[in-house]
Parts: sequence; C-alpha cells; structure tokens
Amino acid sequence: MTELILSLDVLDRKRAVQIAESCAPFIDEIKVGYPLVLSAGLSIVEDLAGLGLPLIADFKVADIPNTNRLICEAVFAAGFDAVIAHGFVGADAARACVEVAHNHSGAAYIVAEMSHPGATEFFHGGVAESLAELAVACRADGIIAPATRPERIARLREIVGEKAIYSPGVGAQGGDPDTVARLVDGVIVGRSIYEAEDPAAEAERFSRIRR
Ligand code: NUP
Repeated sequence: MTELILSLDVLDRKRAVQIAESCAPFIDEIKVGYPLVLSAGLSIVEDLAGLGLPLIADFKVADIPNTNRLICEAVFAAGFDAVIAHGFVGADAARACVEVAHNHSGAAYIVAEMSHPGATEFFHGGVAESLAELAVACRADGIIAPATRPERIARLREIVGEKAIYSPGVGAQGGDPDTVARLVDGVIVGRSIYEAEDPAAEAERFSRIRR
C-alpha cells in the first residue's frame, strides 16, 4: 500500500493542529519541517503526537558527522519517528543520522534527488544515482525522490530495490499522484491539502492512492 504523507508546512500552531486532526483519518504519516518548527516551536511535536501517526522531521540534515549526530539526537528526543537527511555531505555524515535513527528505533531517509526545477542543475549527471547508492550503503531506510519526474523515480528504484521511496512534488509542484503512487512507498502532499478550502476532504481524495 502506498502511504499518504501530509507535509504540514503551516505556520500557525493552532491551524497546523486543526488541519492535522481533521486529516488524520486519511493520512499515514505527518512530515514537519523548518517552517512549522521555527514558527510554532519544537513542542509542536507534542501537540501532534496525540494523533498516533508517525512524525517525520524534514530537516534535510547536512553537516559534519558529529553535528548531524547532535541534531538527530535532538530530533528523536523531541518525539519524531524519522528524519530526512542529505547525502551529499558524504557517507560518514549520512551514516551518523542513520545510526542515531536506528538507536531510537526510528528511520532515516536520504535525499537522492529533489523535486523543484533547479534540482536538475546539480542532481543530474549521475549524482542522484550516487546518492541512492550511498543511501543503500549507509543502511538508510529509504530515499526521497521527485514526484515531478517519474522516470527518475523508476531509475532510482533500480538502485534502492525494496527500500522505501518517499516522493514529494505532486499537486502544487505539478506531479500526478496516481502515476507516482504506482512507483513509490509514500506520496508526500503539502499545499494541495493544507491550502484547500476543506483540507480533510482533499486528504480523503488523495487517500485513494493508498489502494
Ligand atoms: O525534493 C524535495 N521536494 C520537496 O518538495 C524534498 C522535500 N523534502 N520537499 C518537501 O516536500 C518540501 O520542502 C515541502 O515540505 C513538501 C512538498 O510540499 P508541497 O509542494 O506539496 O506543498
């Protein structure tokens, strides 16, 4: 089953919690990033934890191994279940994130290729493939790959095999949810849900990809 992951990039704490609560029956996980944490504070995790859905910290961690370790320890201490990290910093730094995640019975996902147009400037030409290989070598739980380029997801799937692929870029960024859902383990949706007049109805509509 392909999961539906809500990207909760909402700045107002109350609104974020309201949207998460109303969408909860239709989603499998919630992804929280800098926009919400920097606006509402890290304690937003406590507000969301009650929903019983896994929480992914999209902090795209990208530092030296020791700093990555410190960041990830704070992420899991806060109550997150998974973290997203960059792989371009090298295997030692990425592995630090994976190790901390696994020590906390959590998961770590490595960004293999991003979804925005500018991502082609650096991720193409073999880089994304190398990052996917690094994710496998570091025993990461999966990769992030672009819903805006299904053909790239298919290519990266050849490298990561059974590992999870989570994919942002549907809706607001132009990716087609049904096409992508067949290729990945989780589809990440932000604006198409949280900016909708009725976020829960939109989440329910997207949840048809779970079939
Ligand atoms: O390559 C990536 N593309 C992307 O959009 C990697 C990401 N982590 N994201 C995140 O997914 C982005 O920061 C946002 O939080 C979410 C997509 O949101 P939306 O475009 O559906 O609103």
